[in-house]
Amino acid sequence: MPISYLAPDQSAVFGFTAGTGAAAETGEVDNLVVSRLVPGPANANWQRCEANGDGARDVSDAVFVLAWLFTAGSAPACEIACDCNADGSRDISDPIFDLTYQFLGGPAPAAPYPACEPFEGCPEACR
Ligand SMILES: [Ca+2]
Ligand SMILES: [Ca+2]
Repeated sequence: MPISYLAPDQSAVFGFTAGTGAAAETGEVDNLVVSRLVPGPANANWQRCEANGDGARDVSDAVFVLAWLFTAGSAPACEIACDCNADGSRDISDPIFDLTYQFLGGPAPAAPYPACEPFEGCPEACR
């Protein structure tokens, strides 16, 4: 008799059957613990506002974000780091904030900028 278990969040089904060749065997398993380990997304260090991932902070980061948002530009490798003004969303206010900071003496991106910070799901980009 097959044994199956549906995870409470319905994300997986675990099951067991027993059998050897043509002779079916059944048995019982007491105190069976099955764990399914799902690694979460990596938190890798990335510099906020470093949108194009070239390791430098310059006007090309704002241009990259504008191209991504409004044309068929490439998606950033670390989208969350494109939240240059740290308001929780990625939109036109981010490249404007970045350009204002870089060229007009506007406020700097949120601390720990210019140091790197961990961003969920981003590849490691700075040390
Ligand atoms: Ca860059
Ligand atoms: Ca933002």
